[in-house]
Amino acid sequence: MAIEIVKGDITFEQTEAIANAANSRLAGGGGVDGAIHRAGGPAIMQELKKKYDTCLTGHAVITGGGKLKAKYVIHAVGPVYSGKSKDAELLAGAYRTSLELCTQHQISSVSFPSISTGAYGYPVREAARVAVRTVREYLNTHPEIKLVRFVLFDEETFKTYQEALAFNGNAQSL
Ligand code: AR6
Repeated sequence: MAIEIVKGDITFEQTEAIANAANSRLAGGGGVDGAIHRAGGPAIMQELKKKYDTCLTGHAVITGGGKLKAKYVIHAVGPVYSGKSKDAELLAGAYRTSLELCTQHQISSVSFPSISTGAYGYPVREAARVAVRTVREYLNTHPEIKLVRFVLFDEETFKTYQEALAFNGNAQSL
């Protein structure tokens, strides 16, 4: 099992799937959501509209990757940060549901952005710990997933995820 942390733009990733930090309406938006729809082209939104109405917070849905290198995009909906304990449950749910979709679709490598820590205001240190813990727990019981890569856009977020990985122990950091 491998968890990697890299700095970069997730739209260039070559893992089989990339995750998106989407909203419940699956309507597109700014941040990584905007970048993925721009790079992947209109086919992704067309498929979302055809297959799904909305997506609950803490859950995820899957589409093809359009023009992206990744074959699939997993649209995960993290919580808007409220400071309440349910935030962590919902954020963990967004990662876990995404990984369950990987298992269901025989996807063995997936990249994640830092869900909820941009427009949704989740403090990065807290979010990073939830993200790393949730992924490690899933990988412990799901050997079919060979690689989970966190692709962090800015230096500070990148460093914070590296710290979270070290804090959780036992993983690879690039
Ligand atoms: N590659 C990787 N990470 C990126 C990229 C990229 N190309 N672009 C931005 N990030 P955000 P959220 C980082 O706001 O907080 C949207 O409008 C960014 O620096 O994209 O979950 C949606 O439609 C930050 O670290 O997602 C929703 O309405 C991280 O991705 C809402 O924002 C997440 O920031 C979701 O908010």
